[in-house]
Amino acid sequence: MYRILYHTDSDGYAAAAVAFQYLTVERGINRDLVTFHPMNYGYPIPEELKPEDDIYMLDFAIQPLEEMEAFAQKFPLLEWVDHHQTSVDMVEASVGLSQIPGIIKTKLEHPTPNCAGGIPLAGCELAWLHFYGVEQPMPEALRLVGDWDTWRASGKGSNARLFQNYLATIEMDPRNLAGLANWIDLLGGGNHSIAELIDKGCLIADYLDRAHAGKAKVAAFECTFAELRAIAMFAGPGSPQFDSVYDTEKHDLMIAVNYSNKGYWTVHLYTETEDRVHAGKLAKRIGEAGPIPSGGGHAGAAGFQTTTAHMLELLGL
Ligand SMILES: [Mn+2]
Repeated sequence: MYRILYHTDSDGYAAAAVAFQYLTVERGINRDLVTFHPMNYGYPIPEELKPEDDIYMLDFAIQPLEEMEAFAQKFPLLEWVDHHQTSVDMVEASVGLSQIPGIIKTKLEHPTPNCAGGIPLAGCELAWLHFYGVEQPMPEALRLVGDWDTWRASGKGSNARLFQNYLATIEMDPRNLAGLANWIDLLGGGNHSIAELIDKGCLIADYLDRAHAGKAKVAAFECTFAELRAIAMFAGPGSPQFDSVYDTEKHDLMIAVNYSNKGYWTVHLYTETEDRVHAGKLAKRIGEAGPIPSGGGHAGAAGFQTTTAHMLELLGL
């Protein structure tokens, strides 16, 4: 069997679709022999995997290092493509992992005919390079997913964001037949031009802007959080919902707070002024000192978990 293990986000879905297209179209492998296994941190390793299987691990790694090494030993036909820094660090620390065929890089030092060098690349773009090589033109859909996934060009009004809006309206997981059909279309095998899909994303952006502004008008409030100026809202994750009220002159942080159905509060921190505040370090510092030690993330987006009392205290409520 050919087994595709992939991260459950648009980048991972795209990478999995590239692998499927390569195996079934270029190599002519019967599609019934190819299976999809969505993976995320905390998911168990699928029990169906056998040592003789061809396994493709895309935009994902098993953690920690020792578990990834054990996985690679158990499945010698593994190929691995990932762009996360944690994976690059694992490969640098392990001779065994460095010998797995694939591409583990955050960027290419030198450009190839179909891919720029020196800029961050997404898992789906590396998957294209791995399976299709450095000459075959990169499908536009992969570049747009890459712009989004690596934050190369993901800001408001960007084509990458508009394309994500469109993707959010369709089944994207290629393990489902509808998702697979969508990706065949997106990778160039269908009737839709990417420009047409970006146009659809524009309409969705207009709707989202108005819906977010409507909610922010009644729900957003200013507060002081860890001595920083914040605009906060009881809402699930996402910084675009603050677009109508966030002002980098007046606010250091955006804070979305939601009660998780797992029984704690999740506090999401965002900033566009990463020079003033590093959201990941802040989330780690505040979260680890709290009653549910947790927290971390990126400079611009991070989070931690806590109790009701601590959450209210942090927000000054
Ligand atoms: Mn990715």
